[in-house]
Amino acid sequence: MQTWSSVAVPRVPGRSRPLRLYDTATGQSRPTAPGRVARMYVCGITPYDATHLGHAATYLAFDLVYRQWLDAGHEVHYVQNVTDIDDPLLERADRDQDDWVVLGLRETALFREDMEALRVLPPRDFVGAVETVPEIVEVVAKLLADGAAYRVDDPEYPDIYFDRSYTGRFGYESRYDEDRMAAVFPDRGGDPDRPGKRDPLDALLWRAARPGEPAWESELGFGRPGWHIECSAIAVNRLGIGFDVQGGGSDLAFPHHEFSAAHAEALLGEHPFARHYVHAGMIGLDGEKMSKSKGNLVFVSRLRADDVDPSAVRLALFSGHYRDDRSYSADLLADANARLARWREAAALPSGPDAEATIARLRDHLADDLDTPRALAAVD
Ligand code: 5CA
Ligand code: ZN
Repeated sequence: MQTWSSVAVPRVPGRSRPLRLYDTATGQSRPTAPGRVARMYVCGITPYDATHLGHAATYLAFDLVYRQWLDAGHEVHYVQNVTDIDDPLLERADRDQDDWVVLGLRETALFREDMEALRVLPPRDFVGAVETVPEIVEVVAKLLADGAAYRVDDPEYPDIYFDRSYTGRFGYESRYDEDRMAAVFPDRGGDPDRPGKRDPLDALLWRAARPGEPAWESELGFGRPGWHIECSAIAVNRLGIGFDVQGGGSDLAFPHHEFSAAHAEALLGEHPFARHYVHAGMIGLDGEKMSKSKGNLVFVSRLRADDVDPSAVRLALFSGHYRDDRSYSADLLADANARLARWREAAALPSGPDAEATIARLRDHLADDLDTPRALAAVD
C-alpha cells in the first residue's frame, strides 16, 4: 500500500538520551536498545470508519518513539498494517450497502490525510492484509505442518486454529490470568464457542469461505485470514523476529498481541517476538469511553474541517500521559489552543532565555517513558 508523505524533522542541538519505555510483558520501564536500525511495528487501523482521537493519540505516542530514535541517530524501520479484510469491515459494508473494498480504500485514504495533517511520520512499510494473503497462507501452512495449528473437524467449514499451548509461553506478553483472558476474549474478536476447537481460547488462523464472504483460493482451501496472524506475518517478514517495539492501544494487549507473538514464535522457534510491548491508554470523551455504539466519536477529519489547528490537537493529546486512559473534551482543546498561542507569542519575541536548559529537560522527560505532561510543562 502507499504510505503517506513525510515532513522534515529538524535536528535539535545537544545530546539525546536513551529512551526508556514501559514494557507490558515485564511490567517495567526498561531502556530500548536498538541497533543502527531501530525496528518498530504498530498495529494499524481497521478501515471501516474515520480516524478518531483515540486512534490519533495512539499513533502520536509512537510518533514520539520514532522521533526520539531519530534524535539518537538511529535509522528507523517502521511498519504498520491495515486490517483491510475482517469481520467489522464486512459488517459495516453490509449495513451501509457499501462495497467492502471501496469502504476500506476510502477510509484508508482519509486516515493518510489525517496522519499527514497531524505530522505523524509515515511507516516505511504500510501494508494491507489483502495484499499479504499469500504471505499469510505460507505462514499458516507451516504452522499446520509443524503441529502448531489444526483444522476443526467440520467438513463444511474446515477452519484452521492455532493451538495456544504450543509455545509453552502463552500469557507472557499480556500477563493476563486465565479468568481475565476468558473474560475479554469474546469482546475482542474471539470465538470461544466455536465447536471443534481444542481449547476455547485458541485463535482463528484461516477461515474457510462462507457464502457471500470474500475469499481467496490457496493451498489452505478457499478462505480468508484470521486477524492476529496478519500482524505476525507482516511484522516478521519485514522486521525479522526480536524487533524493538510492538505497539498499539491497550485493547490489543490481549488477545491480539499475545497471539501475534505466539504465532511468530511458534513459526520461527525463537523468542521474543518483540523486545518491548508498548500499549497506549484508551481515549474517551467527556469521561465516557469513545465508542461507535455510544456515538460519541470525535473524528480527526471533523476537527480539520472545523479548522482546528493540528498542533493544538497534538498538544491536547500530549497533555495527558500516553499510558493513562483519559478523556478528551472541548475544554482540553481550548487549553491546548491557549498554550499554543502563548508559545507562538513567546517564540516570536526578539529575544528570550537560552533554550539549552529547556531542551535538556524536554529530552529527560520524553526519554522517561514519554512523559509528555512534564515535557510540555518544561516548555511552559
Ligand atoms: N486493525 C486492528 C489492529 S491490527 C485495530 O485494532 N484497528 S482499530 O482501528 O480498531 O484501532 C487502531 C489502533 O487504534 C489500535 O492500535 C488500537 O489499539 C487503537 N485504538 C482504538 N481505539 C482507541 C481509543 N479509544 N484510544 C486509544 N487508542 C485506540
Ligand atoms: Zn495488529
